[in-house]
Amino acid sequence: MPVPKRVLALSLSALVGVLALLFTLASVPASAATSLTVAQAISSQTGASASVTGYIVGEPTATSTVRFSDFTGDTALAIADSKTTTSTGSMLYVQITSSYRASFGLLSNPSLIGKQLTVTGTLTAYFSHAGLKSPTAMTLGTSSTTSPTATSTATATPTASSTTDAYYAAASGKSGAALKAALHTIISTGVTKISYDAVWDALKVTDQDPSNSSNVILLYSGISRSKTLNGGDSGDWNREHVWAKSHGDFGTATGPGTDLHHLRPEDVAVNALRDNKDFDTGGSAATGAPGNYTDSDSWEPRNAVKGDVARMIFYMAVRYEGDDGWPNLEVNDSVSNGTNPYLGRLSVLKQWNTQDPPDAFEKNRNQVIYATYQHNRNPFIDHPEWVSSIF
Ligand SMILES: [Ca+2]
Ligand SMILES: [Ca+2]
Repeated sequence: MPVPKRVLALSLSALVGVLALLFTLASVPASAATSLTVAQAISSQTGASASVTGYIVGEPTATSTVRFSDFTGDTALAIADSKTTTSTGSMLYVQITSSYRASFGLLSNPSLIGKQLTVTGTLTAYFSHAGLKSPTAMTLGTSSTTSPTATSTATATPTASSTTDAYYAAASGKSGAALKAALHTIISTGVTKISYDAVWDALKVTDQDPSNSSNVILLYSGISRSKTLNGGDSGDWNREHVWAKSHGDFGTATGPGTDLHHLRPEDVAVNALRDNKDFDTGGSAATGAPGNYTDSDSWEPRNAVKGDVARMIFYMAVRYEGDDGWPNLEVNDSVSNGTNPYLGRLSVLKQWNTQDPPDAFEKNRNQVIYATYQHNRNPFIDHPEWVSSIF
């Protein structure tokens, strides 16, 4: 029996459509210039590598939950074919691995909402939702476009938001001792001081693991450990004073000893091993803290937090100037400061500030301390270039 003409035409049309789709999918890995739409990416969760172009619409936090404002982290993006999409079913969830977080995370860069993004990575579920993981490239705009506005933000300098510009207005145009004096006034005004007991709960927020909200990240060891393991026993984490409290003997009374800007969670044994040593390079591998080194008079933190440590120390030196009943804390080039209100080694700390610039985790904790707890900021996280002007 002959096939009716109309049915044959429909079959051919369907076949052409399938072939076109297969061709599109098959050609993706070979041609970086070919980007899938978000809809295409959602329907081809094959584990293959592909480039996808869409608009950044929010921050996914669960399978069917996307935040459109008040972002909480830098680890995930939701993209869609339309800027105004609110249905999670029309979104692709994009994992942001650590090297892209400072430039593409929404907590650090909320103004990215509505921007066009092209991302290359593996088409596979993320948050149990259609997703793209392990990105190998992320750029704003389409990858093949020549539009001058479609440049990557990966090399853009971190934006000083209008909020922090206003915060530092009184320091504008200053350098050296005048800058230090202006910053001292700014970061010592309107400050809320918290008790040593309140530090426990604050650290559970400021140092929360971006990948596991039940844990905190320990400063030197880099370990992610349960928030509930705070205490003084072996295997617990406790409150590390990065500016060792014996250097100025300020203890744990409400003041420098409870200032969140230099307090970090750390394993009890590692904290004891660091003791009150000054910071410097060298020594032998520190037990329990891979990448850290120590000898009789100094501690060298792992590379990822060298700058964090330096900026905490510089903050303390500017925050505490001896005008509030506490010692005037200062940075010097010694590693044998004992109980003097000094901490070293200045030349090494300056180098660490340069080699390990502020990342999303460090910026986030600065913002949380400012917004939620103390209402002051660490100027050297917002402006690491001020270190060389003052010290
Ligand atoms: Ca760092
Ligand atoms: Ca000082």
